Amino acid sequence: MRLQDLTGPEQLRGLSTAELLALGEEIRKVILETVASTGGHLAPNLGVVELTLALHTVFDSPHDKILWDVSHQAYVHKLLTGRYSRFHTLRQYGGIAGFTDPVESIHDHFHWGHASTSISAAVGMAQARDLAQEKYEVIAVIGDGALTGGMAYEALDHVGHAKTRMITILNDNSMSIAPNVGGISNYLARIRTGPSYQRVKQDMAETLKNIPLVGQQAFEFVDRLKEGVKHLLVSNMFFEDLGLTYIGPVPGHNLPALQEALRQARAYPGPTVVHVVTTKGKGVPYAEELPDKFHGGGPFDIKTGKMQGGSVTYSEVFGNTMTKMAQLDSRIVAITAAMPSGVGLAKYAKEFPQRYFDVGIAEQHGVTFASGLAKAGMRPVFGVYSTFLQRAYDQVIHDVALQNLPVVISLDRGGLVEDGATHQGLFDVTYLRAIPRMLCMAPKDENELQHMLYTGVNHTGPSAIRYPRGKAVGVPMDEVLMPLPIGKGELLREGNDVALVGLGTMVQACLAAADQLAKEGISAAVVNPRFFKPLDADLLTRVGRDSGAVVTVEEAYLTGGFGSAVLELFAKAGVDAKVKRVGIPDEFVGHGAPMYYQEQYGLTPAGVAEAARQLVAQVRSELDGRRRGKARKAPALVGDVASGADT
Ligand SMILES: Cc1ncc(C[n+]2csc(CCOP(=O)(O)OP(=O)(O)O)c2C)c(N)n1
Repeated sequence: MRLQDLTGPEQLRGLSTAELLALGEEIRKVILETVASTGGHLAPNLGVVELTLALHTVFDSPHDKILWDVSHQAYVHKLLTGRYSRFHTLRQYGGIAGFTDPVESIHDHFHWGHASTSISAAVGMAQARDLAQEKYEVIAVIGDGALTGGMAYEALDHVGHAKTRMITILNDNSMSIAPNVGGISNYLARIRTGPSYQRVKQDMAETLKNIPLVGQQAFEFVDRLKEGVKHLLVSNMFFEDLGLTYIGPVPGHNLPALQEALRQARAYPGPTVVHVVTTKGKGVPYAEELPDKFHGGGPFDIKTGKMQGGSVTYSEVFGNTMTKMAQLDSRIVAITAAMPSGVGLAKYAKEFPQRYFDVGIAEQHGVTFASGLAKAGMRPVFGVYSTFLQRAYDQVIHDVALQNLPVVISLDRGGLVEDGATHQGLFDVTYLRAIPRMLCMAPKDENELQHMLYTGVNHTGPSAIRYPRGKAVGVPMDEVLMPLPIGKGELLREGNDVALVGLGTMVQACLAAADQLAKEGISAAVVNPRFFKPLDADLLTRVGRDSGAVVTVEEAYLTGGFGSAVLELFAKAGVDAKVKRVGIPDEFVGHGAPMYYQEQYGLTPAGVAEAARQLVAQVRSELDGRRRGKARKAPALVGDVASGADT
C-alpha cells in the first residue's frame, strides 16, 4: 500500500506489520520533504509515526475519537486520514492547516494549538457519550511537555474521580520544545531509565529482529510481545493513586508493542494512561540530534538541515536587551513558559542561569511566580507569546496589576502569524488596555523595543510591551538604554489633511503611506503613539483637531483595541474629528503568510493610504457641502466612518 492510494484509516487494518512499517517510512519521507519546503513541525511528527499507525489500526476513527494535544504532531494522522494529496499545501494560505481542524476532516475534533487541553476535552466527550449511552472510545494523546500545563492535572484529577472510561496516551520524548523541565518530568525520566523498562526494551528489540514474519512464526512473535507488554504494567504511584490504570512504559517505535498496549487499554473498563516512550525527530539524524531546533520553524535544506539565517529579529533584540540589563542590574530576572529559544532567551539563560526560570508550559504559574519575585524585590520580565498570555489573564489582573507589582510582560508574536487562528496575537491590545494600572507599550522598531524594556523594568507598577514576530526594521541601535517619558508619543511627521496613527510597527506602514499621499497632494501627519495605555492625550487630540481626520492602524482586533481607545479619548475630550480604524475585524484569522492577511485587512502602506484617501475625500465633500449650504449644520461627528477597512 502506497500513501497515495490510502483514502482512510480503515484500509490500514488489513495490512501486515511489515506493510505498516513500510508505510511509516514513506510518511517520514513525505513529512520531511514537505516541512523542508513549507516550514512546520518536523521533530514532533517524526516521533509519532508508529504511535499514530498503532492508534489508527487499533481504534476506529472517526467513530472512536482521537484528540491530539496542541495538535502540532498530527501530520501523520492527517496523512492517514485522506489528506495526502493536499499535504504539500501545509500551512499555506488556503492549504492544509498545521493543526487539527474539524473543517478539514471528520477525523479532527478540535481546532486547537494551545497546550494541555486534550484530557479536559476528552473527559467531557466521554461523559457526554455515557449520558447518551453511546459506545465509542475517547483517546487523548498528550506530550510530556503539554503535561506540564496545570489544566492537564485538573483534568486528570477529574478523570480519576469520575472513573469515566477513556484513554490518555502520554507521548514521552523528554522534550517540550526545549528539554522538558520540572518534577513530573524528572519522575517520568526515572521510569524510563528504570531497570524494568530497560529490560523490556531490550527483549523487544531482540524479538523485533525477526520482522518480517509469516505464519506460525508471526503468532509466536505476537505471543512473546504480549508477555513482554504484561511486564510493562509496572505499578505507578502517581497515576494509579489518582485513579487511572497505568500501562507502560511502552517503547514508542515498536509497532506491535504499541498495538498490544492500546488493546490492553481498550479492554479496561475505567480510565487508563498508556505511557509511550518516543524519540523526537526519529529517523532523521539532524532532527534527532537537535529536536529543539527542529521542533517547529521555517523551511530548511533537506540534506543538511541548515535553516536560513537572516537579519535581526525582535526576539533576539529582546534577549540581547535582557542580557544587557541583567549585567547592569542584579534585580533583573527572566521567565519563560517553555519557549526559551522562541522568545529569544536562550543566550541569556547561558549567561545568567541563576536568574533564568523556565517554568514549563505554565503561563498562569509564570505570571503569579513573577508577582512573587517582584514582591520580594526582583524585577521579573516574563517573555511570552501574545497568544499564550491569554491563558494567564486573571493572573495578570489579580496577581500582578491589582497588587501594583513591577512585573514586565514582554509579548512576542503580537500581531499576525503564519500558524493561524490558534496562534494569532491579535487580542492583546484589547485585553491589556482593559486592565487598570497596566502600562502598555508597542515599539515602532527594535531600538524603541530596547528602550521600552528599560522603561518597563524601571517603572514602579506593571507593564506590557507587544511586538511582532520575525525580522526587525533594521535601524541602528542606541548604545545607552533610556527610559521613555510615560504616556508620551512622538509626532514623526507634520501634516494637516489627515493624521495617520499607527500602533507599534504599523508606524512603518503609516510613514510609507504618508510618502505616497504626499505625491498626491495630501498632507498626512504621522504619529507614533508608543503607549496604548495611557494614551498621549495632548498629542492625539491636537492632531485630531488640526486635521479633523484620523486614521488609526493596528495589527490587532478592532473590538476594544487601539482605535477604540482613540475614539474614547476624542469622545471624552470633545474632539470633532472623523476617525477611521484599520485593523482586524470580528472574525478568526486563518493560517498562511501574514502578508496575505495584511493586504486583505488594509494593513499595508497601500491599504493605509487608501483609508486616508477615502477619509480625506469624505471630509472634503462634507466641507464643500456645508459651504454650499446644501447640508444642514452637521453635528460633531465622532466615531467610525463606514468603510471596508473598518468592519
Ligand atoms: C499554552 C501553550 N504554551 C506554549 C505552547 C508552545 N508549544 C507548542 S508545542 C510545545 C511543546 C510541547 O511538548 P510536548 O507536549 O512534549 O510535545 P512534543 O512536541 O515534544 O511532541 C510548546 C511549548 C503552546 N502550544 N501552548
